[in-house]
Amino acid sequence: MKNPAPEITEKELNELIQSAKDVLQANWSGSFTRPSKNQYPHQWSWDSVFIAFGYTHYDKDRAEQELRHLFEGQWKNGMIPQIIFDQEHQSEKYFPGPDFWQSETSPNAPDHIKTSGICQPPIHATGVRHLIEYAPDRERAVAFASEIFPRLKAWHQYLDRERDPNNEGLVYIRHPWESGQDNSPIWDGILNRIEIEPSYIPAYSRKDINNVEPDERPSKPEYDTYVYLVNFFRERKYDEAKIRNDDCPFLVQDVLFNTLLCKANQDLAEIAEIIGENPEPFKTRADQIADKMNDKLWLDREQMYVDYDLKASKQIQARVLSGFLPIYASIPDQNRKQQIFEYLNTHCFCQMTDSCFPAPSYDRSGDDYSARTYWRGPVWINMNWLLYEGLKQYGFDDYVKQVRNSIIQLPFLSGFREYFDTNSGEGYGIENFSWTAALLLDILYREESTAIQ
Ligand code: 9WN
Repeated sequence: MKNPAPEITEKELNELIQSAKDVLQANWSGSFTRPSKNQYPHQWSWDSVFIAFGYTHYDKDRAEQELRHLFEGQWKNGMIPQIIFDQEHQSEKYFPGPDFWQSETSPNAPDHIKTSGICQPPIHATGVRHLIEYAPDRERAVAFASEIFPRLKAWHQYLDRERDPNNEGLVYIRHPWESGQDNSPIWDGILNRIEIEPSYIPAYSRKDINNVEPDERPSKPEYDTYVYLVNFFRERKYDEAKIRNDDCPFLVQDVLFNTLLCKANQDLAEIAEIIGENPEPFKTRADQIADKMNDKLWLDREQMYVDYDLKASKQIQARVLSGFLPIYASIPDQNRKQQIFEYLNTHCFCQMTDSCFPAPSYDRSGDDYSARTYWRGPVWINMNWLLYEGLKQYGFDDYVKQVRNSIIQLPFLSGFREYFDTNSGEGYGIENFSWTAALLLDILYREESTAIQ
């Protein structure tokens, strides 16, 4: 097995751990952790859970505060929004900010805090389950889980009710940002199909390209569509039925979102059992999602799961890493697991015998693969973490070790960057990115010894 990274000594590893903690401390706002100070100055939903995974091991107060603050932004209909704005301090640094979203036009928005009007992948119950499993004081973690349980339940009920109105077993997302993988090639076909009259795109000015090279970020046409969709929701006052029935041009049953909901239901069932609530509805829902994913989202020819475009009534054939991630929630059977691994372990996604860092977010053999453009090729540490957890369950040990090493060696070589080049290990996007630091801490704390295997 070739490994492109140098050995890391124990001393260096301890320094790396300290630097990871320093990143989280520097991004701490006083009540939550920003993904990064300049580019993402507010609280993001799935980022905060990844961040809490790290805090769990060495600062459980912070882990709880992080999640509590996130739940303060929960909507009255149960939705946990993608962004909770830190309006007082930073509103000028990020677009679209609270003035653009105008979420207060919805009767469901919270009264005391500004948020965006969409959501992100539902890994929250998994974050609370993780706290019970790994926090040093289990009794306290269980008390926290009891406190937060009604909110988790309301969140899952929102997704089941509003995003799966026909009780099919799969929830939909209505904006690329809801997937967490903003400009993934998954959305290309849909974005190209959406024809927008220029007068329908509200005037806006991007802030993201002030901090990061524009060619690493989504393109102008992509941003126009993101903004157009926000405006579409805003005009309908974030009324879900209206959005759906008024021909929302983007409605997708996404693999990663549904995988994480399946896992979160498995975890919520466990939490329910621990705190003396009824686990059955969550178990049933997890099984229903898994069955439907196997039925509707598996694409045999590509040996992976793919998204489903509800507007065009067809699968979306994009060869992205998230198509393998249902292994994280034990969704594929033995045969499919093997097929997934055989495709993953090829040159396309970084073969074990190649000199590269697994795992690129997009098939490297594709013409439009890009080593440094956001969700169109680079390695992301959160995706590696999910892959690591998934592969570990099935004993693909050598590859697991490679993925684990990427999570540690990429920040060691290039700093706590947002994403990395699979070939060179060079870091891109913003610096001092919180989940890169937090997930490295989670992996290291969970291992008995911190020495590199
Ligand atoms: C839009 C904060 C977020 C992550 C997403 C990532 C990026 C936002 C943006 O940053 O998206 O939500 O403005 O680019 O794609 O996964 O949660 O880190």
